[in-house]
Amino acid sequence: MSKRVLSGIQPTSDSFHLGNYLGAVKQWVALQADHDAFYCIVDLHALTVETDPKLMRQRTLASAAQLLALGLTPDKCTLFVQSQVPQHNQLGWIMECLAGFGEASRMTQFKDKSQKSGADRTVVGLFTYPMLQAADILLYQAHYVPVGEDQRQHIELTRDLAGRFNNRYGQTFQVPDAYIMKEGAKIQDLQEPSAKMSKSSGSGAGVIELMDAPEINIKKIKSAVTDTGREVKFDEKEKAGISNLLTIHSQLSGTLISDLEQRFEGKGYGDFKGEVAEVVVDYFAPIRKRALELLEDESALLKLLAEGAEKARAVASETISQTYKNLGLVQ
Ligand code: AQP
Repeated sequence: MSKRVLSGIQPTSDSFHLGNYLGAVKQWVALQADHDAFYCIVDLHALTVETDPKLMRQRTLASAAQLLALGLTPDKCTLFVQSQVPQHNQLGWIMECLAGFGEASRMTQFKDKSQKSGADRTVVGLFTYPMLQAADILLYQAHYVPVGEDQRQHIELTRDLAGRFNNRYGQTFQVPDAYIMKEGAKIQDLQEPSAKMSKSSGSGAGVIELMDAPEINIKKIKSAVTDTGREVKFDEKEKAGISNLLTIHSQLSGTLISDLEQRFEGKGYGDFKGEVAEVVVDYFAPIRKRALELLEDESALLKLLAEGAEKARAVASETISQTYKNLGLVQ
């Protein structure tokens, strides 16, 4: 029996960014080949920021179209929308009752995001989101969770909660492992190379959106912040911007970073940035085209997601029954 994989992505933007792809979705595509893979568009998590219902629907469908265009195939994986599987909320509550207030308060994503928007604009759901995420994973008895480095702490929490439940109430959940690549797991903002590339980052000038027109992304890459030197060399401390661009080039072109360093020796940053822009644009042009085509047939997308949700509910309802039984809830 092949090992099970589960991961999710939020429909919080019209387009995924390069960090989402290199940190997570690229691995999703690779893992579906020889794993029992479940991938979900986590729309309930997206409610932790204020949402416009029209946009929510549009972005959920756009997320599905992008995931398919990036290489997920329904005959190899189960692709579904989280809110179509109510067991996520059911197990989410149980995880909230298992997690300590102190341990939840230590989640750095919550601390960062709530600090940015202030207590009055931070919703309780943002605080409890890691417990719902734990439920997302444990419902499917996943062995691996392919995510970017920024999610490591949440997967640790999930492991702790699974272990705690199993100890108290009997073996119920598979304790999952984070599946984080060494390279590409942390793509930085092009304008602020000390911060991760993120949908919620300031101006967006440092974020490469996969669905943006090529001219926009070429401009963003050519204006990426670098250092005052001239040497194209991987050095995350002294040359964070150049190192980030080297990672991006290498991950998309399949060229070793050391080969790129050699090839650009004595050439300066202009030439290098030009080539990175070319690599990015060439890589994503057919994907963008395919995603736009898929979006034209909304009913086909909805059908595919409904089929995915049905398969997901079959697994999730088994886990919920077992969990309720072990908790002594009368069924
Ligand atoms: N910069 C990144 N580098 C590598 N991986 C990343 N991921 C996100 N940013 C980077 C990974 O993408 C997957 C989907 O995560 P998500 O839907 O939760 O997206 P996110 O983390 O909300 O993305 P953002 O852009 O960072 O959004 P905000 O600004 O709202 O926090 C995850 O596996 C994540 O690790």
